[in-house]
Order: sequence, then structure tokens, then C-alpha cells
Amino acid sequence: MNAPLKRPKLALAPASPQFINCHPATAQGPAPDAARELAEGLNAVAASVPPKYFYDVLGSQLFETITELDEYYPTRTEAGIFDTAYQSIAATAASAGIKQPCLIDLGAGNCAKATRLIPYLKPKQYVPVDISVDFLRDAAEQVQTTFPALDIVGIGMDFSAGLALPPQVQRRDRVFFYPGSSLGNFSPDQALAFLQQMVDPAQGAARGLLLGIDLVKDKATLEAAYDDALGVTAAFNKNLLRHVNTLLGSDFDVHQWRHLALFNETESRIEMYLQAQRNLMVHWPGGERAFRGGERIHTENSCKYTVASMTALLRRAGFTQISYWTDPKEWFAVFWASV
Ligand code: AVI
Repeated sequence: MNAPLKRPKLALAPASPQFINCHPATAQGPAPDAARELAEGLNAVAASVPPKYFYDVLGSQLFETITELDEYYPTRTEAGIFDTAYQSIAATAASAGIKQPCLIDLGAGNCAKATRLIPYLKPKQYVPVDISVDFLRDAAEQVQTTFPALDIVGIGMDFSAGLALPPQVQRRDRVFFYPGSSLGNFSPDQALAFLQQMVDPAQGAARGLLLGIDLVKDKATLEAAYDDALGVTAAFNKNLLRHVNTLLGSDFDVHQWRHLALFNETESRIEMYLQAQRNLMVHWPGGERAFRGGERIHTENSCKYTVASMTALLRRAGFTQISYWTDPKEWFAVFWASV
């Protein structure tokens, strides 16, 4: 007698991440907005370049290296806080009524922080968002390999210009994940407007926010974190000029610029600049700018908060339930906020 035929087992192919490019840029060149924004900043009396232009592929890699430097305490301090708080964070999200989280990872980079959070928060959908499209694509695929059943929608977009997400992103139970103190790169007014968008009902129901933010501390520790002995932060800052050359067609000579990082105690922020080493002329299609020796281009602010000032900002934005976790030295804080 023949043995009964066994049904073949269905092999579940791992899902692959969807990838949505929300940039207006075309294959022919940069979005006209980027060129206009860069020219405007360079032509201003106090020249500036928005910090989002740090993050081309090389800039993103340099930033990853910064996070491993001895002087750059924020990343390891935040990781230490998360290590002790994952379970408490997941319980806090559950008690805010969030059942099937859609984890929206703003500025996801290599997605490493979310990869550690996912086993605790157990999101139904993971949405890494980053301005560096190519860098994000590789990272999203890596996350998919680690969590084959997770629904992943990677989004390439400049979320500093607005948080409107495409319809593929689950509307309910959205949890914004904004670690690494990136909120500090906005001015407090910009940060408020950005947080208010998260609380906007147009962003879906049961909104939560998990935020990492650097706290005020002594000037020497802060300035060393942004001017390390190996010169990685200097390279990160100067790489901005290479990126601007690519986007704008300008002729910045990186050798002619010096990296500066200064703590402004009144404004409670690190300010980064590139300083011209001698009188220089910079040209680009349709424009040019003369820089005197010693003149600076402002490239970044990194605002530092206290627990009280961040709690007040979250409340002003419209969040009502706020908890936080910190490290023993109170150098960094992780906030949970929900409405
Ligand atoms: C991404 N952001 C939070 C970093 C910071 O600390 O403000 C960027 C950075 N700039 C220089 N070092 C790191």
C-alpha cells in the first residue's frame, strides 16, 4: 500500500521592504529647491548651509564614525538608557493604548537603534525615513533580513520640510521614533512646530513619540564632543562643502576651510562653523560669493535641553502624558510623550 501523500510545506518567502522616494529631485540633477536654498544661504550676510546637507553617503558614514568616538558621548549614553528601559518603554506605550504600533523612525540612518527596539515594541509596521535615499535602502533591507515577517516601508524624504507621510504608512497607532538628539538640530521654535505636526490629527490616531535628547552640561565636555582629537567631526563638517559642490555646482576648495565648534551658553547650543582661512572667492552657476579670511559659514546648531525645558516644549506641542529615563550623570534623556 502506498503511503499517503504528504502535502508540501509552504515556504514563506521573506517580505521585501517597499521603498518610496518622496524627493522632488530628478535623475537629471538636484531639486531646484535645494540649489535655491543653498544659494540663498551662501548669499546671506551671515552665510549658512542647512545641516541636512551633511548627509550624503560619505557624510552619513562619517556621522556613524562620530558616534563611535570617545568624545561623542550622546550615542553610547542614549544606548545605555535604552538598554535599561526597553521593557518600561514598551509597557508605557501599551498603557497609552498603542496596540499595533507603526514605528516611524525619523532619520533612520543605519536603522540600528530601531533594530534593538523592535523586539520590545513589536511594531506591525516599521517605517524608516531618511534624507539619504541610497544609504537607507541598504539599511532597510538589512532590517528585513533580521525581521522577515515585518512590514517595512522605507521612505526617502526631507522630513524637516514637513511630516506628511505617503498613504502606504499605517494611520493608526503611529509612534514616532526620534532618537540621537536630532531634535536639537532645530531651533526651539522649529522643534515646537515639528512636534506639533506629530500631534496633528491628520497624522493618525493614538500618536506616541519616543525621543532622545542631549542635556546641558559643562562647556568642555560639550565642545570636545563636537571637535574630536581624530578630526572626524572636522571631516564631517568639511564634507558638507563637497556635497554643496555636487548639488550646486560650486567650486569650494575644502583645504581652505577650518572646522569650529563653540558652545553658546546663552542660547544653550553648540554652534558649528566652517571658517575661511584666507580671502576666498566661491563660484556656482548663476552666483558667486567673496569670503574674507576669518569669515564663517554657519553649518549647524545642536541645542541642549534640561529635563524641565524639554518637558515644557512637549507640553506646549500638545503632548499630555510625558515620562523620561536618564543616565546616572544626567547627560542625556529619553522621553516618551503621547496625547
Ligand atoms: C545628528 N545630530 C544629532 C548630531 C548632533 O550631535 O547634533 C550631528 C553632529 N554634528 C556634529 N557631530 C554630530
